Amino acid sequence: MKSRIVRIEAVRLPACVVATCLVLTAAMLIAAGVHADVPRSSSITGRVKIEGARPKSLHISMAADPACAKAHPSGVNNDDVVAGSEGGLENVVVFVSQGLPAGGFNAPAEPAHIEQKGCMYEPHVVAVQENQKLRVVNEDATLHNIHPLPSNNREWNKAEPPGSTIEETFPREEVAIPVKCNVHPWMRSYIAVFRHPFFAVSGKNGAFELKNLPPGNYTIEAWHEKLGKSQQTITVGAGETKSLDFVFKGSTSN
Ligand SMILES: [Cu+2]
Repeated sequence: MKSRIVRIEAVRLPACVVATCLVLTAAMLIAAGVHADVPRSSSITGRVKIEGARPKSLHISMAADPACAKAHPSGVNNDDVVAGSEGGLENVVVFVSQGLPAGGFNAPAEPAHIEQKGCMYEPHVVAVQENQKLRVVNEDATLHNIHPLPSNNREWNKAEPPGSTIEETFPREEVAIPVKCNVHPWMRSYIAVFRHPFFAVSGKNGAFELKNLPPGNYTIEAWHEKLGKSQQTITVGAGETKSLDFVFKGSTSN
């Protein structure tokens, strides 16, 4: 009886190993971002606008730090809401929030960049993929630090002497992580982290483009640090470019 049990286990073990191997191989392919059979030739382009009264910009004095004051002798207006004369809204993160196939996407080898320049973060909003390097460069002749305040990633806080560079990554999706500088309380930026590469930050005139999408039915979301979120659904066919605009309402009282 004893030897029979042993024999049964000996037969079952290879079957389990094969099944486990198959599952693991499939998981590894997905984790490696293998969606080779899906064409990525679709695009979504558009503009983000603000309508109605724009929130007032606060004036920032940099007198507390002579190196910052030298860069901005009369201070600057904060960059929470940056819009052109026709209402094109900058610094809006536009991204696919639903509709992508399951699985992972490889992080690009090229790092994303953010600088401390004139005692402001530039760009004000940056978007990266999970585990993509974010290179942070201090272009100023004064000490900064960079201190992200995430809710879904590990918090860290690094000093940056003049001219220094650091690199960091964020392993989990999060829209968006507020970033401060403990030395200069007016310095603020946001880092958006995605599991996929289908995101953009609106630039001049509020323009954005989501490129190299597989065809599909998507929910596209737009996020602004002060004006909130907005989402729309859209269908794009293979090789198709569709346009999509977002409109945020400004404050009704100033
Ligand atoms: Cu600083």
